[in-house]
Amino acid sequence: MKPESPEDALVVATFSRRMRLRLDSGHAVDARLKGKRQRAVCGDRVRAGRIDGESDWLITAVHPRRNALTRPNRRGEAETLAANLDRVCVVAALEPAPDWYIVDRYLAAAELMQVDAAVLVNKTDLLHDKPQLSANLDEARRDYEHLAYPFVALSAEDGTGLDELAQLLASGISILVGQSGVGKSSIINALLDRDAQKTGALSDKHGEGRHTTVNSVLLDLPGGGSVVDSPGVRDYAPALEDSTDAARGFREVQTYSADCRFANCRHLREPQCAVQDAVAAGKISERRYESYRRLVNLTRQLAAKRP
Ligand SMILES: Nc1nc2c(ncn2[C@@H]2O[C@H](COP(=O)(O)OP(=O)(O)OP(=O)(O)O)[C@@H](O)[C@H]2O)c(=O)[nH]1
Ligand SMILES: [Mg+2]
Ligand SMILES: [Zn+2]
Repeated sequence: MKPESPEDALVVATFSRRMRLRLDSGHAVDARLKGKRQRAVCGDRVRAGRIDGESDWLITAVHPRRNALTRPNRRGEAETLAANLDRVCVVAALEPAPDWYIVDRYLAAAELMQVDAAVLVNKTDLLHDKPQLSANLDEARRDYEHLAYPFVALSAEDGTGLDELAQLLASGISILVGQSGVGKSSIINALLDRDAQKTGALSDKHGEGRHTTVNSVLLDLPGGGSVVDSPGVRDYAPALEDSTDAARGFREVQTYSADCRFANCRHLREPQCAVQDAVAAGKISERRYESYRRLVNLTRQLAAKRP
């Protein structure tokens, strides 16, 4: 089975081993992967060709990736969400309540991938008369902007912040990640001004999302750039080798660690640690430092479980 005159293409949607491609020549086609060993995700560049008598094109090669965002699946194996990304946008919302530790773990994944990252907080229309949430949001904004992460407060519902977000996403490929129900698909629909992606109500019992989006999809935005909508998660942890990786995931830990007394300092209880000093001096946010410590512990626990 040899495809005719193969062409290069971009993967724009995946449904297990079948996918939608956008050929560099412009057309969109359905395709499937040749062989069991190959894998492709949104953002992958592939080579594919038409097969005589079949409607699906055949993908014969997946070109090398610049980067890939992965997450552990239920069996603890790394599952790739998307490839060749320029920006990871971590989405939190006022409902379900923001979990900044999850946000930090996604940001750590972006640091390790060496791509730009941003924090988006959706559903600001729910802020009315909630002074505590407002204060929580202001504090998070200070933390993230201090680290030079763009921070966009927005509402897919009433349109607040959408122009600012469109500008942020105007070049390259971005991915929206975050807990189920924070409104990733709703934000994309609002940017596109049409219901391209299905959205789903939160469950009454727990106020959690219902995992409405099941496949990753890449969409072009009217203001430039493209965005990947990804299935939401309940929790997220980057796949890390050891605690040194955790330190690389936090910009401020990385910055101060150069001045620690010991080269292998883990910035936990070691003496003459520049990171702990920076926390004590208020130069590193206590919440972010706690987030770092939690990721170190998590990484240890996961490492202990590995065969
Ligand atoms: N009040 C309010 N509700 C919103 C807003 N954006 C989204 N929602 C609601 O939040 C719920 C979840 O939205 P989705 O867009 O499906 O969330 P998601 O992040 O794509 O969820 P998954 O696909 O499960 O990961 C829906 O009921 C939306 O109508 C907003 O700005 N304000
Ligand atoms: Mg969705
Ligand atoms: Zn240290």
